[in-house]
Amino acid sequence: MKEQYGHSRTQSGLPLLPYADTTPPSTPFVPSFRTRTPPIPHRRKSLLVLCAFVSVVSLGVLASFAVHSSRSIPVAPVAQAPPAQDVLDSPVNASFPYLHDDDIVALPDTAEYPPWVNGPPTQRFRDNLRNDTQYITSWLSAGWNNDVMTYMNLIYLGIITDRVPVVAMFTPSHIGGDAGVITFGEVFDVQRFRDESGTPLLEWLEVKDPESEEVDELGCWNIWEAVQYYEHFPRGSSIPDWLKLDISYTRAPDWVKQIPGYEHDKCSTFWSLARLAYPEDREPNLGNILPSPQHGVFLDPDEHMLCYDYLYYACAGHMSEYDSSYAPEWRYVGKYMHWTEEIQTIAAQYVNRVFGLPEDGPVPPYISIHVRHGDFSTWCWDAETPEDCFAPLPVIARRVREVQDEILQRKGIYIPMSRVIMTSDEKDEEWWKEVVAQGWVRMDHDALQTEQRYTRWHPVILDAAIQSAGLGFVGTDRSTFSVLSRRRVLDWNDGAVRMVLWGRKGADDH
Ligand SMILES: Nc1nc2c(ncn2[C@@H]2O[C@H](COP(=O)(O)OP(=O)(O)O)[C@@H](O)[C@H]2O)c(=O)[nH]1
Ligand SMILES: [Mg+2]
Repeated sequence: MKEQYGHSRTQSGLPLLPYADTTPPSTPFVPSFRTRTPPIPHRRKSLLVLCAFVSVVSLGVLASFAVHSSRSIPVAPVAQAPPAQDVLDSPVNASFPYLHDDDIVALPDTAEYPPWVNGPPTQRFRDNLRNDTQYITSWLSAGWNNDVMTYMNLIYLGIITDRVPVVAMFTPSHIGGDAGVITFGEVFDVQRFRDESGTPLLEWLEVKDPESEEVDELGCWNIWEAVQYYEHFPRGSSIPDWLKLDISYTRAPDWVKQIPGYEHDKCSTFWSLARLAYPEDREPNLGNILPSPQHGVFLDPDEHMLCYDYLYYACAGHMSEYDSSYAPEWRYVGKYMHWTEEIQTIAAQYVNRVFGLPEDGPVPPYISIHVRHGDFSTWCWDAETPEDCFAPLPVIARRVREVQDEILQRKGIYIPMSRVIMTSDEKDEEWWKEVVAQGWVRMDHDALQTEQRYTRWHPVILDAAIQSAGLGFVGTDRSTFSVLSRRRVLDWNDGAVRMVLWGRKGADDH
């Protein structure tokens, strides 16, 4: 945690508590050579094959439908043409004899790759970039929800610079390095995002083949050294290693920092970052370059694949603005980042299971709580005793009752205490017994064997999905985990939300 020594202030002087950046100390930027090959997301490939198969089958069904309903619907010429014998004999067309092989081959080709790349992922990423398109990318370096916000910030910066954002995978900084990575598209529904937001979005695995052994050189901006004063190197991240990128960083000018000289706020505004994407402000700031760790090359920041080391601290108005309804990175991006259908299905099954209901039946309205403890204990400098720091369960119960009342008033739905789910990083079994004594149910991933059934990533992702699908939510102030769930429940479910204040005795008194 970097910001425990004081509270931030906005430029107007208003005190502002930052979100917890519970990042493990950022590792110095030193040459790093791959010692092992990252796992390859085979699922993506299978998905493409599956999509192609589904496209073929759907086309067949459509054609068949057109033939059978030819009295009312005009039939396309291809469906009317008498099929040649060799087409009829083709195994692919056995069930759909009016299709020609060429049609079947042609369709998946156009549907399989997003329009912002030349084709399938290539060994070197530049071979897949279109000459008429500009791109933007950045890396991750914190807890998972901080990282989700970082990608939201990246995508928003893409919107305002007319560039296609390219997101990489999620890295397991808080759940153990041996958990491996999970792709963005295994968590968030990329196609739904594109369709509903109207914003282009690419995953790195759609650009560069994850199995490639080619190391690509890339010039990027080093924002980190311009916004904080303790680490004299770009923000460390394992993502360039996973992508086999050899980065040469150019130090960004001091004016990217929103409040110059102020150590407790690392924000740089989206528009100050955007200035570096255009020639007038880019060119005068070139030259302060670090050699790339592997090939030792000195590169200016790339203009085709614009790149910044770390965008968690990007903001429009002030840090912690995800709490504010104006936050553009939520309104234009985060709001459209829905869970994949698979995650949603498993989350719904989990909710029903802990309520003792049939797994695949309808999910009843419920309230979820997120209590964040763990490393937040290092933010307790205002608490006289350790017990005074975190909100006690009766204080949380008061917030739950507020949410119950609001849902009853606004929607006429009464949610009993037995339909309240607790999610938390707390390990203390005594505390959990008290949770159950409130009448609430525990989301217990050990008992549910979530890691064994799915992956190490699933407890945290499922808890976030479960929080987001409730009609009410009670979260922990300053936890990015809670902050995102609060916004999802507000915008997706028109739900009732409260955040519990903490850090000293009576912090949530109201
Ligand atoms: N499964 C699970 N993990 C949690 C929960 N709360 C915190 N964690 C873990 O702690 C990390 C906290 O980091 P982050 O996601 O950045 O949220 P923040 O630190 O609360 O702002 C998460 O990524 C999880 O690994 C919880 O309710 N459920
Ligand atoms: Mg965090």
